[in-house]
Amino acid sequence: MNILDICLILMEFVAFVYSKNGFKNFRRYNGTETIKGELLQNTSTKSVLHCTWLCNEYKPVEGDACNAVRYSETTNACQLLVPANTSTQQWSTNDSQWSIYEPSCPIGWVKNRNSCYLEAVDHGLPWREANHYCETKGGTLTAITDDAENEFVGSLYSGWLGGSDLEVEGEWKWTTGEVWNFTSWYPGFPQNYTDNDCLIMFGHLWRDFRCSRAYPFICEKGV
Ligand SMILES: [Ca+2]
Ligand SMILES: [Ca+2]
Repeated sequence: MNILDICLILMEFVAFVYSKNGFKNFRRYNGTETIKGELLQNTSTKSVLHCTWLCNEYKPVEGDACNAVRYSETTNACQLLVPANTSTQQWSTNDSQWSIYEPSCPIGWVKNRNSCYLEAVDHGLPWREANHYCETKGGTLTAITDDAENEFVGSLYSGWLGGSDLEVEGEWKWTTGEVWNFTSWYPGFPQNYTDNDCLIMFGHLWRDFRCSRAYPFICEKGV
């Protein structure tokens, strides 16, 4: 056995371990719903790793990024998918010829623990519109439920969070429905003025503010 053979065996082993555990930034899709979209590329790659790499490299300035790949171990076929209004492709895990992988966070989102975060900095929006914008991206405004999350989000971003006391003055809630038991208010806040009903964060600290004001905001969705 020469050195090349040993290298090939090693590479095969690494590929095997990766295929069991998922790739950096990608995970094996095991969901029951079909993944729909339009075929971005239909090619052949040496490995599924290379196939996910192609997906990762596709980052258009406008339009949607590659959101899934599927790979055939028997034919080495690699297909990349983008979201589309008129879906030409419907991928399902029942199709045993293919293994489907998807990015663990969409391109542009930052992963921390089990969440992906996106800061909308290029345009500020009023709180309700900001939450709606996050919903169109499959998430909500960020709900911060413990100190570790507050540290992470606060060290990267500023803007609207998904908390409000819009329903009952002084009774704060997350739009996600998660329990409101962690807070990081500025001293003296919330002021609980009746028109200060929405939660905004600046550098780890929170305050209540007028929902109608346009500010940057932070979206969150599960990995
Ligand atoms: Ca959260
Ligand atoms: Ca209030």
